[in-house]
Amino acid sequence: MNTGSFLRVAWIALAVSAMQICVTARGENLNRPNVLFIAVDDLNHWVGYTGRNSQAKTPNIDRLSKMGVSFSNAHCTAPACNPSRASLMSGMRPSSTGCYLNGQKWTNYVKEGVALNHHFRKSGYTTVAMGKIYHGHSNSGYESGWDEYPALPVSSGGGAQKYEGYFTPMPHDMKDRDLGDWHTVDYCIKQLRKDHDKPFFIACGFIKPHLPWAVPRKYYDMFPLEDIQLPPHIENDLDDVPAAGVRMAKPEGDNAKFKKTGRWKAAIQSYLATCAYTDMNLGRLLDAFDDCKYKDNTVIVFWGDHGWHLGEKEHWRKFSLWEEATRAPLIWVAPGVTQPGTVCKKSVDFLSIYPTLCDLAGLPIPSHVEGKSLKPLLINTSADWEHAAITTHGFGNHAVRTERWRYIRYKDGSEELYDHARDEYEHRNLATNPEFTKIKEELARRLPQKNAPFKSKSVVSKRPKRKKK
Ligand SMILES: [Ca+2]
Ligand SMILES: [Ca+2]
Repeated sequence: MNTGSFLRVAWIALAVSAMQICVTARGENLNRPNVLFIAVDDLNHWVGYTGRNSQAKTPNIDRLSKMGVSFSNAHCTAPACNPSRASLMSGMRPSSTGCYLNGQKWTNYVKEGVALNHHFRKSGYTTVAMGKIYHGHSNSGYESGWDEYPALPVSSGGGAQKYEGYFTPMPHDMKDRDLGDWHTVDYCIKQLRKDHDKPFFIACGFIKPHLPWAVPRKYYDMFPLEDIQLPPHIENDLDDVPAAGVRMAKPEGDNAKFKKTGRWKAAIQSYLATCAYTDMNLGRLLDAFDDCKYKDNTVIVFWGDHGWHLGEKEHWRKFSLWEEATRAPLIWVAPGVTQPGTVCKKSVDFLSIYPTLCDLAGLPIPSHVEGKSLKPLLINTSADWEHAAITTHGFGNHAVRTERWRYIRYKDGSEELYDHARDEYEHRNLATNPEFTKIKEELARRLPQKNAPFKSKSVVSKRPKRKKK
């Protein structure tokens, strides 16, 4: 063989093997499952499968729950939108990145390219989203993480005044499509009906049931005010809570207002109604999913970014380290992995979502990711699971939740301990009882070792003021 023919043969061999690599890469990609990633803003554990509040009407969340594994002891890593989402999407704890509160711009703490959607995009997925995935002025975060992220055609509040349905009654002249989530679902349905030449990662970011609790009249009518029950609560519940916890509860704030106005039940009606609106939208998405050709090769993960207090422990909203603020729904549907209609009671937090999705998709788990894959629990809900759920609120304040206990330690060293076997509403703080010293020590060993400093300079000022017309 002369040099010319040798080079020609060598070139052909190289070209053939390159083609094989392409085919293999493409073939592998085609086998990877798609992901339908459903984020819900401010949805607490008042959903069917947890049984926390029998007044809740969530038939579509219940339907999704029956399709896979639902976690009844799942917790956010931070009880506020921004740090919870930054942590979930980056795979790192607030105490590792230093992104603790809503006022911090999360992109100052998580560098470009490491987040979940980036990882999937770099691994050959088409990543699209609409609605709220991250928190802040741009819900999409870094633009380079998405193939497409259209803006909402209407505001999430539908033009309603901010607190209608919460502190004051609302007028109910709204229609389903007046709210952003309706359009987010329309977009995701279109994506499910498309022909995709690559596996997809569709992120559906529901903005309800976040305030304002303003939804059409028909959702309010599902929960007549005269039938509304208050959540279990006791007088002076904060008497055994250390000062650091009372400061988080701010009982002189919303709680005092509701006591004064007598609108506690009305607020509960408003929240249930807004959750029912979200549930309706989820139903539209699930109808389209059931009809789509990707059904048997798509992983669904559904999560709420944190819980919500509605007067329990004299507290309203999120922003605390108690059960009502940290527990949120988490549902997984993974064809060939999850058993339909199973519930897992192990304590998990949302740091697990990133590595679990990698595990299910057969992608490597990046080294910066701190959580553990839930795949063993998706296969067998009673598999051994030694990890606790950890929630952090501000610098140095953490809660550790195991199957039985909640242990809270504030940065000043003060503590709370609750026994969920006997006290699921956390009324009796056992932390000062010497009988539980050993248990507290065991739980304290699970606290994060690192507490990244809170840099107040990095806090962005409030939203830019709108120019007056
Ligand atoms: Ca939120
Ligand atoms: Ca108490």
